[in-house]
Amino acid sequence: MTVRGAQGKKRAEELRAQIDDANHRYYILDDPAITDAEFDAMLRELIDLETAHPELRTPDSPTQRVGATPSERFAPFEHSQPMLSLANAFDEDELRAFDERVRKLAAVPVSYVCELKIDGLAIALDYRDGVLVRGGTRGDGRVGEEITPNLRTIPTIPLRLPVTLSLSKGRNLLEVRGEVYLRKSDFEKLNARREREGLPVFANPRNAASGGVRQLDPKLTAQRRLSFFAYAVAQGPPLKTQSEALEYLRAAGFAVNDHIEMPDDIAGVIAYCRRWEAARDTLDYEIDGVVVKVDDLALQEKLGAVSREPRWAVAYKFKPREARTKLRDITITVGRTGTLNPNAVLDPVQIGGVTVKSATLHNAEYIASNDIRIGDTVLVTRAGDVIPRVVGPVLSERTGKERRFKMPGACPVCGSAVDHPPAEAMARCTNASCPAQVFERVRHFASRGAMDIEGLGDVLADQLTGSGIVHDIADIYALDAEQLASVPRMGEKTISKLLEAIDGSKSRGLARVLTGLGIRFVGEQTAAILAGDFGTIDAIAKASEDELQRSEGIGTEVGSSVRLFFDQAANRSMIERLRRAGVVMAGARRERGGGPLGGKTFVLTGTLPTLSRDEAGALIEARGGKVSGSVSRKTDYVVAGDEAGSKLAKARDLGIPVLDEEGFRRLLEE
Ligand code: 0OX
Repeated sequence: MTVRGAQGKKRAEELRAQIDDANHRYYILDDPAITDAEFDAMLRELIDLETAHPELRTPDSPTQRVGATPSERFAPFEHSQPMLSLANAFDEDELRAFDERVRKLAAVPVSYVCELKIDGLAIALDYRDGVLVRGGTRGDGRVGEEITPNLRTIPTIPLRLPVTLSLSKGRNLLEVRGEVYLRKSDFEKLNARREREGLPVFANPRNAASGGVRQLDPKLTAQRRLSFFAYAVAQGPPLKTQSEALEYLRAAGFAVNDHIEMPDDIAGVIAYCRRWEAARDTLDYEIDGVVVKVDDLALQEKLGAVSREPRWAVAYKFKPREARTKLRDITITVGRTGTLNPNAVLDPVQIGGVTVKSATLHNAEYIASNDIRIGDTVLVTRAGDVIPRVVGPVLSERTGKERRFKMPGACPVCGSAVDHPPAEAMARCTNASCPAQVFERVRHFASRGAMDIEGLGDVLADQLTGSGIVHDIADIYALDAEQLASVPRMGEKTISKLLEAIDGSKSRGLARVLTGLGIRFVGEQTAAILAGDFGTIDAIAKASEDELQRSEGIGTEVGSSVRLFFDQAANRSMIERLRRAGVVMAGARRERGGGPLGGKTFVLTGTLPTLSRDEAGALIEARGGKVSGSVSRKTDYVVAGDEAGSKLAKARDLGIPVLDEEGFRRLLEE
């Protein structure tokens, strides 16, 4: 063999090994490490090499089968007619070329249907006499995997069709094709859960969906919360057009995507593609392009297919949101809850119009199981509003100089011991007063969605926690002008504005306080639900897990997290300090109330004989009034108890009515 021949043989072997590995990761592990484009490039190179040198072709070469063997876990699912793949158009010129080809072959006016290209996995469903009898994956287009019990768990797949629906005469068979996918919100929840359970996280919703339908236990499929969009009738009643088929599917009870349109011409098709490429992040599911289909089914038939790609359809592919770059380093940040979060420091790279310099690596297990090493060329994705993530190393680029990563044994911020229970994905700093946590907690507490303290942003939170003036969130309410004067760049005016903002934040209401506490799994929405259902922080603090779980959307995770938070003596005493500072921890503040106290503003001060401040606040808010932290001319009533201080004096100065508890109760009864 010549030197060139020997090189060719070596390259073919290399490509075969890489393609086999990529197929295995894609089809079996549901954990691809390269993009589809990279896969296609390798396969193309191998095909070209084997075409030029047929002696290099081996019977087991991946070029000898297009698509990988279905896994042996499921029975084969033979498709009645091949599940076609789609030719791609990567730019507008290619779309115009598609249109020209179609119009030339059609020789009649052509209408197109534009559908969003859902980034999920294609499946086929057979209904006999209106009942779902069989469902399977696309596989290689001819034979897929039979996964009927798994598909039955997907709520948007009807198990039975309406009796009134017309089916094909005689055989009463309907075959529907469509895409199983995972909503982005469900994907985030799934990964968060897996992270907590110490399981590997998924790189993207498609992999999670693909793994989900191919579970051996349908219960596990059900847990993934998969969804389905139907987009084709492969066998069934006589239909004339694709748009009619979509209408039929909708009438049959299938979820059909809402954003399907029929533009007038190719210019309209291009406008649709542009619009959705820009708007893809507004959707709660991933789309990777637009599918353009000839509407007329007879014309589709006439146009036919070449090499398993229909000539009547094309996929306009959005610009990839995956790119390769070098992983320079892995740094650790300590999160609000003490987790040690590994972050990738990357050579800057453009992904979908954004320069990406850093990406998440989730946790130590993710780095190890994906064999990601410092110095690797890595594949990075940026999906929608989700932060960029490192998918995995590009093994073919390894030089041997890469370094494995090791989680530090001490917190990089405070030096305290790091705890990493085997069942948990995340390592955590054991020091509850770790400055990293205090900063994050203070920053979060003061942020817009929580207590919204104007002037207390990242910089000041850093200064206050870094200098030791603020050790926890309750310390915010103990700040005085003298302390603040010691902070660089804090002038008199800034200080008084800040103190006013801090005072004003006391009356944001229970939901905001709950959000601000940064209890794991309690975001704004959950906080609002808990606040609405329980009314006071004491009621929440006293509630058992069972009682908490009676609230809508509160499951075991949230329930136990809330319980755990209030079980900590340190947290309870911090809440006491918030209460003593006058922070209202009763029902969510109403902006403009109806009710007998609608539009009235109250200030509570001192200790009332029988009512706690939260209870009094809840009584006011339940009647449409609002509670404020400071007395001004806008205050309608001051409710004063024992040891009322400056607020009472100010109320008297301004001539605002002052009520004791008895007077307050009378007012409530009026
Ligand atoms: C999708 C999608 C995929 C019909 C013939 C070839 C492709 N991912 O959303 N495929 C098709 O159509 C088939 N339509 C879609 N909307």
